[in-house]
Amino acid sequence: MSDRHYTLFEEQQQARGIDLEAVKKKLQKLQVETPSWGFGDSGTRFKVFQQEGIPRDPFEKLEDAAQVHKHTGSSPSVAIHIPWDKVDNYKGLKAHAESLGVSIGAVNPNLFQDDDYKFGSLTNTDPAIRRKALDHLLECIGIAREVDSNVLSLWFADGTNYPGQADFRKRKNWMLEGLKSMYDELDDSMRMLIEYKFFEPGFYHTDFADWGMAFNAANKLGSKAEVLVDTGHHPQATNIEHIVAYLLDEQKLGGFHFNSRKYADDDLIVGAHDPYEIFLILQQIVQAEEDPDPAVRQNAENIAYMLDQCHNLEPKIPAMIRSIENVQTMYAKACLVNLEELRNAQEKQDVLGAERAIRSAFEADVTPLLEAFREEKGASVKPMDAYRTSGYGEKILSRGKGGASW
Ligand code: LRH
Ligand code: MN
Ligand code: MN
Repeated sequence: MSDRHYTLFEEQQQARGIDLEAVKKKLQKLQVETPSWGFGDSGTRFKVFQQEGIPRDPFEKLEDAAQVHKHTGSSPSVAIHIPWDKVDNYKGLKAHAESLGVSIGAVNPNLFQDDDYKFGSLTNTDPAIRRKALDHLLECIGIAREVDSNVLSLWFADGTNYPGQADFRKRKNWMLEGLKSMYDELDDSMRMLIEYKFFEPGFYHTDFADWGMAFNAANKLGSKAEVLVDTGHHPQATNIEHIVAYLLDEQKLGGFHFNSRKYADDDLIVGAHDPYEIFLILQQIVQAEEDPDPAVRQNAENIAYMLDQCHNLEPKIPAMIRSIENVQTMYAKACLVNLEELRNAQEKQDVLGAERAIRSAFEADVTPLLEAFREEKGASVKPMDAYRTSGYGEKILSRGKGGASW
C-alpha cells in the first residue's frame, strides 16, 4: 500500500472527524493471545486429521505461536492448557517463550479429560473427586506463579444429559464452594476468569450455562473473579455485544475467547461467519474505552483478549494469523465510529442516523491503516503473505506427522 493510499484514507477519515493517529495508538495496545492447543492436531468427534509439521511438545507449540507474533506484532502471549502442556520444568518453558519473544499467558486447568470427571468435577457427588478437581485448580495456580502469569482461565464441562440426573442446586453450591477455595489461594496480582457455555458436552444442563451464572459466581467470589466470553458459546442469535456492554458496565468483563461459528461451538477462524458480530462487540469496547466513568475505562483496558480456535482442515499457523488480522481489522473499523455523531443521533432519537454512524465505520476499507500501523510497528505489512514466503511452513514438515493433539 502506497503512502498515497494512506494519505487519501487519512483525509477521508479526517473529514468524518476521526484522528487516525489516535486510532493507531489504540491498535498498538490491542494484544490478542493465541491458544497453545490451536497449534496441535484437532478435529471433530468424528475424526482428528493428522497434519504434517504439528508441534510435538509444548516447546514447539510456543515456537509456532512466536511465528504468529513475529508477523502480526500483536500476539505476544500464549495460553497454556494443563495437562496438555504439562512439562517437568515450567521455568524452562517460560525461558523458552522469552527466548522466542513471547510470554506465557492464561493458564487453563483441564477438568474434562479424566475418567473421574465423568459425572462432574467440582460438582461431583463424590467429595474425593471434588477434592481432586480443587487440587488441580490449585496446582494450576502454582504453575501460573512459575511462568509468571496472572490469569487463570476456567471452563467447566460439568453438566448432565437427562432430567433428574443430578441436583442442580447441590451442584451450584459445590461449584461455588470449590471456586471459593481456589479464589482464596490466588495471589493479589492474579485473577480468575469464569467461562460459560450453554451446552456440550452436557446435552441437558451445564453448570455454568450462561453469562448470568458466571457473573453471579464472580460477584460472590470478589474482585479477582471475572467473566470470560467465548463467542462460540451462546445459542443462535444471542446479542453478545449487549452482554459485553452489560459486563463492562459492571466491571466484570475479564476476557474473550474469540472464534467464529455458524452453528454451535465451531471454533472457526475469527470473523469467518458474521464479521459484523465481532465488529459490534469490539465497538462496545471502544465505547467503554472512551467512557466518562474511570472504572468502566479501566475494565476495558484490562480485558484479556484470547483466541480459542481449533482447526480441523486448515494449516494452523496461517489460520491463527488470519484470525489476528481479522480481529485487528474489526477493531480498526470499530475505532472509526464517530462517537459524537453516534451520541447526538441517540439523543435526538434519530434511529437511522445512529445506525449509519455504526454502519459507515464497518463499511470502511481499513487496509491502508493496518498496513501503515504494521509498518510503523516493525511487523509484517502483509502478515499472511510474509508467513507463506518465510519458509517456516516447509521447515517444520521435518517434524513429520503425529504431533500433539487433544
Ligand atoms: C470449551 C472451550 C474452553 C476449553 C477450550 C479447549 O468449549 O471453549 O475454553 O478450555 O474450549
Ligand atoms: Mn473457550
Ligand atoms: Mn469452546
